[in-house]
Amino acid sequence: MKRLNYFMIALITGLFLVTSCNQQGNNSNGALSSSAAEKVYVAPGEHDDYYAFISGGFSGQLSVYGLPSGRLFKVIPVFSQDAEKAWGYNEETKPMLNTSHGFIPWDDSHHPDISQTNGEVDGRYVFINGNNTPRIAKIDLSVFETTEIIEIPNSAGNHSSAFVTENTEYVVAGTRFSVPVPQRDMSIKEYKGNFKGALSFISVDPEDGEMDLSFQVLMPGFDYDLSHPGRGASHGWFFFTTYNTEEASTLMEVNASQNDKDFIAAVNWKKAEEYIAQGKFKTIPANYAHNVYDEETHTATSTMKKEVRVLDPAECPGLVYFLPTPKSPHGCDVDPSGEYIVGNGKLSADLTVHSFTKMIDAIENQKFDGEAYGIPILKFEDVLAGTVNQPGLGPLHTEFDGKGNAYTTFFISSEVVKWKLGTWEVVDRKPTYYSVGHLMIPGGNSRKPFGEYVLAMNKITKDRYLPTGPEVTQSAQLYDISGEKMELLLDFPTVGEPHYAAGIAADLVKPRSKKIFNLTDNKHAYATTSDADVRVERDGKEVHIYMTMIRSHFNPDNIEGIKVGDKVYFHVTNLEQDYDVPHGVSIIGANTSELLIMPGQTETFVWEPKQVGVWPFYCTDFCSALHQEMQGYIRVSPADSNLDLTWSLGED
Ligand code: RUQ
Ligand code: CUA
Repeated sequence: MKRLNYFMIALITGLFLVTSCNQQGNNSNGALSSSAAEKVYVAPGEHDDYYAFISGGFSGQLSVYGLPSGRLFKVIPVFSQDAEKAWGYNEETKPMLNTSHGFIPWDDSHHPDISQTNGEVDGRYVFINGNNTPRIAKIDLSVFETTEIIEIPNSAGNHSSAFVTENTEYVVAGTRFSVPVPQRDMSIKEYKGNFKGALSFISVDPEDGEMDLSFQVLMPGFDYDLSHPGRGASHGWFFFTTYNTEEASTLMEVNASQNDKDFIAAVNWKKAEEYIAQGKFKTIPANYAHNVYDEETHTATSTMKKEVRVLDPAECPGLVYFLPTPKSPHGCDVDPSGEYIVGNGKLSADLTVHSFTKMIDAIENQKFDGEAYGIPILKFEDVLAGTVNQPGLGPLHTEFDGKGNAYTTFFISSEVVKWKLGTWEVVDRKPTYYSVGHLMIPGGNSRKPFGEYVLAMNKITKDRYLPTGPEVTQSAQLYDISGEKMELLLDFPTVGEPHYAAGIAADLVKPRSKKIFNLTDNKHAYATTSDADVRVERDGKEVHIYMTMIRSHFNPDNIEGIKVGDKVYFHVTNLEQDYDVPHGVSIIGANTSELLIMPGQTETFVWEPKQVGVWPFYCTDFCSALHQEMQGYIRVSPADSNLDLTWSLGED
């Protein structure tokens, strides 16, 4: 019988979960004090202090909330098709979801992270990972839209991602599952020693933000769970938690929990840059998509890339070290000073905190305790800064308030625990409802957190809301952390399953937010920027409609000469140049979504009429008092009709 410890059994049976939910459900006499409502109240017309970008997990998207109110502002489509915004439905954005596996209209998005300058969040971009078909997306916060997606080759379950370095030199993506590299047909039984785990460093252009897969470090075949960059003194390093150092490939819940300690892998990416500069890399064939949405053409292009540079740590001394860390650590969190690296051992009773200074010291004095696949292992005692003793059960993630405190979530005991860096004493704990995963302090993943609130993201809500059938919402809970003790302020439902979130002071984003697209800058290949250019053209069975929209009509609004069997492209330009005046358009029988077109923007959908008749189209966004009049007709004649194309507006 293999070794199964107490915590594991509890994890597997959900023992703690059930008890803790019941207890807390009964004891919770409305955790809110009377002042809590005031603290989250943002009066009508007032703005929130913070933006929170909350991942949607299996929704594949990223939602934008205000804090402290918990109001939902927008769901930004990232990896999943979204009919509301035509994302992945219109011709312009379809290429964004292209991958080496073809058009993939869904992913599992986990960890957003905001771009940084000098270790502080700067409000330019949010990066987020797609887990399932490994990708990293970039959201441009001037438009709150996904403008770039890069696929990650040699990766599978892109989970220890997407985290940025202090000056957004890199957004880093680590594989969760190890796989054959390059992929090939081989026996699963030969996993051990043969599978590899790729850690990818994607450079971000300091000027235009363009991403490029700079290099990968090909690690042993462990699972790489989470990661965080060093900062301050440890800037230049990146830390990854590992589990399954057993290199098992079956019955992982038992077989990947055998080792008393797994590792935190410390990767020296500055050293990696030196090795790259010295040409110590191998270029290997790969196949991955790089998709870019162009602001001027309002159109995305997808390019397939064919190779990637890889570094083998066994051949690059000083590149990677292993820090032994108890029991399948999940979260890997670095404090604002960059000195402490917290490993959240899911199955461990204690929290392990490593010291960066001690790590460097041990490396300089070559105090190694063996090696794994050529990577030196440091001695646990030599790198240990301290231990938080028995703070709770099932630690997952830690964030920091910038005032010397850390906050860790405990999934099994359903709580957030506050403890002190340096003395490792627990100073406060508050229940969560229930089974908390990640937590987020705005700026908590930077040198300068805004230590006012912590947001806990819960997996289970059971009795917390009105029931909605078997599927109930996940939730977020907001705590005031400005005082000694945490105070629960607010409980609000989320879109999808929130994993991580990223938060930032609203003032750093607000002034950058675009209001319209300038019509004069519109370089879309099918833009119609004035009514004089309105037309309908036939090219064989393809028909292109160059259409405009303005309050409250389409131009043209009557079209004849379309035939069954045609492929009709609606290229529609919104001529408005006012803030918050989008128009929508769709036509009966179109098997795509509506288009929702922003002022100055052009979008395209395809309609393949199957039935003879006169078919209406209309605006889908209530844009003016005469919105209901914003409509038109298309006459569809039989396939063999000789009717010429005609179009008009305002002719009887
Ligand atoms: S996970 S709940 Cu970040 Cu995907 Cu820890
Ligand atoms: Cu345009 Cu409604």
